[in-house]
Amino acid sequence: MTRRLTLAAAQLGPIQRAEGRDVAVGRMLRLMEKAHQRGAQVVVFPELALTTFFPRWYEEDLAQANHWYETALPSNATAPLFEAARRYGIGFHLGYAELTPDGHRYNTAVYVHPSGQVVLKYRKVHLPGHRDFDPVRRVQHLEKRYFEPGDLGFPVIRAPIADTEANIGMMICNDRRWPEAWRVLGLQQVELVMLGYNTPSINAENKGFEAHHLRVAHSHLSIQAGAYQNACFAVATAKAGTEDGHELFGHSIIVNPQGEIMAQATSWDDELIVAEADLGMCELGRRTIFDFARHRRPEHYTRITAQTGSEAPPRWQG
Ligand code: CDV
Repeated sequence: MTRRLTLAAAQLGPIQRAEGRDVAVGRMLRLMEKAHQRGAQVVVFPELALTTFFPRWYEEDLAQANHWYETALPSNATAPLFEAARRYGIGFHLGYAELTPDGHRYNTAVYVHPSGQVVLKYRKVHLPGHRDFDPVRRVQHLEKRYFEPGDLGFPVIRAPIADTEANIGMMICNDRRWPEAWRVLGLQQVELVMLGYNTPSINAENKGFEAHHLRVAHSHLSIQAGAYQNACFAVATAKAGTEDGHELFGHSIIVNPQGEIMAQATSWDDELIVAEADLGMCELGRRTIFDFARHRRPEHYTRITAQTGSEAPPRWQG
């Protein structure tokens, strides 16, 4: 039996600080309609898709930032997305800032079934940036101020999608650069990784030179390697363009289990890219070179969980 799905990445152009959720949701609805016209069954929106990438703005008092967060899903503002999913029979992935009833803040993503039920929730584990205002930086990146590290691990669930079922998992933006995150998903036989990102076109840390063209290359390298080494598809969706005066790169991609790019966005604006995925393709890697049960040697990987920072090696005494 072939297990085919039509996957879509719904890249968003910039959302300015002054723009409300209605603007973002209106644009997302148009992308969902396009996805329906192009036969997609799954649509992946970016990280923090409902607002500007607010961690670039410093707020001394966290409560003053509450308006960037969602306290319920669906809400009045996001309900139209859930209705569109039902109307079109499309499942969708949405990244948003979550404020829980007991006051915890997470950079979160959900996958929503066309029925409107949340199938899977993930909270970003690898939070880049810093907690306090950094005068050396060209642009602030205050994710460590606005979010706690996710507390849900990297869950995978087998869920109905269209006429088939798929093992789905998620990561958010910076997570894609960490092979550990991919492998934890791979160990749960993930077949489809959904991930959204907001990545500045320049390295704003001001700690050394990084050629601009490598920013996209590093993103693609990480996603293609992660998909290949864990024999899964990946839909990686950007928020792109000049947002609040600061540039985010686009280049959203859909990748197959061979690590090949099947579709790529070419604008830095709202853009839908679509690819046909035969989930059966995940089997080849899983049964051969990445047959984990036959080939992994976890007894030699203990440093990965026992240690966080790197340690200097012993010096050769010869
Ligand atoms: N939103 C992110 O996680 N962005 C990071 C940037 C700061 C490097 C990323 O890894 O793309």
